Amino acid sequence: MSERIDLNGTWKVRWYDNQRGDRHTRLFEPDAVLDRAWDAQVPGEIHEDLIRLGLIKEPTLGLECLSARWVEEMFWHYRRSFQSSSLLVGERAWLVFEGLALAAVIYLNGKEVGRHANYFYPCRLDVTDHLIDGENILVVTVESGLVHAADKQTKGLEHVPDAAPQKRPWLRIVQSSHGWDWSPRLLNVGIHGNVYLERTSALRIETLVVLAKLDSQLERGSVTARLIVEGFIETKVTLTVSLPEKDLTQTIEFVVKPGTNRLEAVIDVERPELWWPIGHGAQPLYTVNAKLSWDGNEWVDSRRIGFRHVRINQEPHPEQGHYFIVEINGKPIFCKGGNFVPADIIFNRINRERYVTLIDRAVESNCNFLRIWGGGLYESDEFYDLCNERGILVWQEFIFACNRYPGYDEAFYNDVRKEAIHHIRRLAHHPSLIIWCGNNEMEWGGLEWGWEKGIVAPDYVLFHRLLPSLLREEDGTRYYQPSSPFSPDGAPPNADESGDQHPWNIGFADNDFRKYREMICRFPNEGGILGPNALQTVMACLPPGMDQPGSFAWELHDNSVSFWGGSKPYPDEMLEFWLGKSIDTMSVEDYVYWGGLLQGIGLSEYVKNFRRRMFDSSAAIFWMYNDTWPTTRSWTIVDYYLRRTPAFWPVKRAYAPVAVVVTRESDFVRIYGINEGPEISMELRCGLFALDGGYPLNLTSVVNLPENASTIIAEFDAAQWDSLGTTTHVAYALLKQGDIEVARDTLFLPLFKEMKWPESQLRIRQIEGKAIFESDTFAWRVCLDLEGDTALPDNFFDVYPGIPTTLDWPANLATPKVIRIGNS
Ligand code: BMA
Repeated sequence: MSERIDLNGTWKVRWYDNQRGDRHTRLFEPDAVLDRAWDAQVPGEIHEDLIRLGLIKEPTLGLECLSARWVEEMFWHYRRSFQSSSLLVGERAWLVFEGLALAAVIYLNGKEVGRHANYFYPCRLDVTDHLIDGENILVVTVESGLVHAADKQTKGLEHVPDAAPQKRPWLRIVQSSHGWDWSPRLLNVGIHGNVYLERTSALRIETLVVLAKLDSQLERGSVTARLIVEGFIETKVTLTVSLPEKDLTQTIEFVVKPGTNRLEAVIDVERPELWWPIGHGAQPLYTVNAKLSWDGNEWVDSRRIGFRHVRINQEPHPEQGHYFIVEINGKPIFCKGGNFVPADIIFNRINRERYVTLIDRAVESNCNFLRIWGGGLYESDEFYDLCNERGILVWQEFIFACNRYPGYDEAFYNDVRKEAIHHIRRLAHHPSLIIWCGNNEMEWGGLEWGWEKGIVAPDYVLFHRLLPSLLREEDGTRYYQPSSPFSPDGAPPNADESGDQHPWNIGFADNDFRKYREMICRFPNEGGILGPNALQTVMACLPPGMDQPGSFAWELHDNSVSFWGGSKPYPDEMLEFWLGKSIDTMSVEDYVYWGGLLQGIGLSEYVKNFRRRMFDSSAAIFWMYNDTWPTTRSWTIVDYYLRRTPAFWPVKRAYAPVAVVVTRESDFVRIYGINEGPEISMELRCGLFALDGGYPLNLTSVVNLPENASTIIAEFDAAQWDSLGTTTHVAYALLKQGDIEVARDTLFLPLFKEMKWPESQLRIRQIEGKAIFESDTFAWRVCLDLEGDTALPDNFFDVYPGIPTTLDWPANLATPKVIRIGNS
């Protein structure tokens, strides 16, 4: 018999600061007086309980995260009781905690039964000898890890000034919760996962791991279903694995031996339907059912899989270095998307609904790829399930970032080993997951950020030995690289011409994003520009009296890169550099418009540059997609409240399946046509226009856009532009199919503050499901909305002189209202 007793629900909790208050041992007593204990939800998180109790306020608002800081310094004693009957002869029992944040000591009936200090894998404790017949008292003391790691050395590992008290490298929890440039410090505390008592006799099933393979001819697939079983006595079992959609079943008998057993069934699948990333094909998924029977017991589980062949093509590039191309089913895929960080600073609040909206927004903005950054989370299965269903490719990092870690410490090493095995097995079946990567920026830091001072490469063994060997044993189907960025053959980790890159020479001190136009990165994996969240979100950060840029609340919710600058925060300098405007004279709304305008243009420069170079460059992945709390300024296109930030729309346009990019390459203006779909022919109109009206150069042609390629579709001598003047004239390109505009691009050479802007003369008409915007002069960055709640057809767009911009305008949308224009 195998049985699970659910121990979730309302527990009692006591706080304790080690100086005053009740000693937790009193909670061991069956008749403990619990009058002063509070209710706590399990699974749950202490900040959440305290908010419910009115003891702290929602920490994402205003200055409240500072008032909640005490929570991470306390001990939290949880207690509940449960009924159990005594164990039968040969029966065993375990207490299982699927998630503990972070350092926990577990007591059953007054005796310590175990300790655990890793948020990333479950705690399983053998309580066979501690369970009693009748009422059992379970007490769990939890703290954020600060006490647990207090004696650990950080000297030589960390370089931040507060390294010694914070102990980040020793604490296996989301690394950004110790504070990051886009996140405040807030350590989660509590019993985060399900709790249950498991009882069984002959054997225990640890987990089902399912791996789908497909040969490079795309004809022969196979499914490996591997059951990890802990045996206690020799037991005959029958494993049945089936793929109902293909009507395939396999039944195998095994004898489970004492110890760990791997029971494996492999099913061949001829000509499975292929799984594709979005924009390149469908996402067919197959069910794999597994059943284990023994001695009249039956256990079942299932997974959803997809068949795709993945190759990371790193063949030599004819000019320099190596390619880095993701090939799915033999087809090169240009990867478009952002970096994904924990979707809430309190991880327990990240639910399926939140993931659904985040992934919907990724699809809406034409992304096909998300990189799960190494300072965040191994996301829950729901996230990867949604990526499987929608066709989003996932690059997953192990959770290590921007630091050195104590890989030389035996306990730490073994803990990481268990954590890695847990997630490699858990995520094995997801077709969306195509790459495992060791960490964020540690190879780069280790070689180029002065990390040779202190302990040299203390974690080499983790990323170059342990993790790749575990992946080989437990998976064997996925590409792994030790770090991001990383270059093969000992080249500098962030070298442009091989591996993946983090092109951060733009985005901090230097925000002249025109320099993106020259970058040749093979696989840019993070790079970005700071800008505002949606207007309402920015306002949520600012309590009354602090609703101005630069207030204390503004700074608390600002990106800490803003503190790195000289006299002014870098993003404030960006406003002056590009626009000649000072944030000192701006309202919040002014900043959301102007800061958003620059961020949107900057990010689209990043995307357009790399897309036009496809497949010399084969990605344009920006930093970062989403936020962990509401900010005044961040890197994102979707904010904490899941609103589209002003940069969302320009990024969406730059990622469109068909796009056009105007470039100036010395004496020529060249127009690139990008097409991810099948070959298509379109009408191109391109040339030069005067901002105040008129088209001195107006070229039209019918162009052919080959499949999945970027092609030069027109070029003209730039001399005419130079003589007309680049502050009054811009180069442009429009792609049309019949009456429908498919793509456009405009190239500005000077800084925006140097342009001779005319007054825009915008008029709007609405006819039969369309909104038509017209102006005799150029209208720059027409803004219809700063709130980001509505899926508008477009926003922050330009209107060319005399050429109407027509948007589909469904009846359910309110009448379009222009809030701002850059030149009005
Ligand atoms: C890179 C990232 C993050 C960071 C970002 C912006 O280093 O990997 O660590 O948030 O830069 O500062």
